[in-house]
Amino acid sequence: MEEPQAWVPIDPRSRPSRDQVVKGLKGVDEGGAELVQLLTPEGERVPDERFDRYVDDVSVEDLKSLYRDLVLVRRADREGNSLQRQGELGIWVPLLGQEAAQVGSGRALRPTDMCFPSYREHGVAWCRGIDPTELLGIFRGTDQGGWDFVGRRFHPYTIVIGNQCLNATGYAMGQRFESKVGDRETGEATICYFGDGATSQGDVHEGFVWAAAYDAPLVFFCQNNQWAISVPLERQTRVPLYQRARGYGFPGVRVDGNDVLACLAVSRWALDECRTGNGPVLVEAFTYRMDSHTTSDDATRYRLADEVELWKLKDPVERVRVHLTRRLGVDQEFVDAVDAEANELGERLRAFCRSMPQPGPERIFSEVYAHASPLVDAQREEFLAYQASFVDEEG
Ligand SMILES: Cc1ncc(C[n+]2csc(CCOP(=O)(O)OP(=O)(O)O)c2C)c(N)n1
Ligand SMILES: [Mg+2]
Repeated sequence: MEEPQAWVPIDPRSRPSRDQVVKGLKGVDEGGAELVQLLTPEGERVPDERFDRYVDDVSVEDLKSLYRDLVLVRRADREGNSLQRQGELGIWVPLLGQEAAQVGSGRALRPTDMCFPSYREHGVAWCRGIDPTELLGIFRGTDQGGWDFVGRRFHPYTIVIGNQCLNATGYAMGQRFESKVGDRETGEATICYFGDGATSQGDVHEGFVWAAAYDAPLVFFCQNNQWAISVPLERQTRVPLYQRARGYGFPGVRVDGNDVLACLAVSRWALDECRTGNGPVLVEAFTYRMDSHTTSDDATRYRLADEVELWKLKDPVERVRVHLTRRLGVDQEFVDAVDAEANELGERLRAFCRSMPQPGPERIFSEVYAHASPLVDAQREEFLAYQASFVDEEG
């Protein structure tokens, strides 16, 4: 068998070979020099000269709290998946494997920061104080997002790939125009979540260009989970994604997306840069989508099980548990208590989902526009009259 070659950073002046490209894209161990990691998959804390200071203040209690977040977010996700399988939800978009990227970045945010998710960010929603029950309406088809978007500073989910990058760029430009940046303590920032596949969309490119040109306080947070439905990363790019930032004129960092501590550190740094006027920043969280794209997809049709098995060893929850129990002396009682809380959350979600009232047919006409519209009013009346015209056969 051929010896695996160490990954060498690609010289930007030359055209890389296909082999170099694929190695660079997939390289976690090989690309280690550029991957920010603070907790290894084995739960060992490794020093990082540049980013350690961003998590200096993280106590054992804080780490336990992050662990609790990871476990509860995973439990809510698995419950959502099961509820879909049992016909209670129309669809579910799993986040399995991406808990650390979402919790690490979500916990780096301040209440005043604004957040633009795509459709998989249930873990970020959790960090914004949105109860998982509030997410169910979209997936059960009873509402279009049940939370207060402005109050929680968490935008509605966006299904149109990459579109939220434009919304986020516009919002962050507004923060700059209104002089809400410049101060580390009081400055505001925006974070925008999107996937590896979204980087091939024009909207993301335009967002990068405008954010750069206006020094917008925007963290582009790309969760590179290696797949865009059935399309692998190497079909999207010829350079590692974080390196693209350089071409737009702002910094890009690749962080181990399965390491909650590293994600917290890098996100805090990135948000700080934005608050103080040095935005935008690109963060590529290098992670893996452990489940199918959605419950409508079957990932076993297009990817090999050995890849999934490899990523299981890098599990984001397990490494924190190991670190807590083996290195920091946290007892099993704590781990069991979190598991019990997770089960309660699962049961609460299930009970809530099954008791959700069925909205009436008039619901689809509400909130089409911010203000009343005579046209929509007329359409609603016509539709309701049409529905009423059906005679119940039994009656
Ligand atoms: C503009 C647009 N084109 C295509 C789709 C269909 N679509 C839904 S998800 C998806 C893949 C997105 O992959 P990625 O950006 O990597 O995000 P992930 O789902 O992996 O989190 C596509 C192509 C869409 N929703 N919007
Ligand atoms: Mg993806």
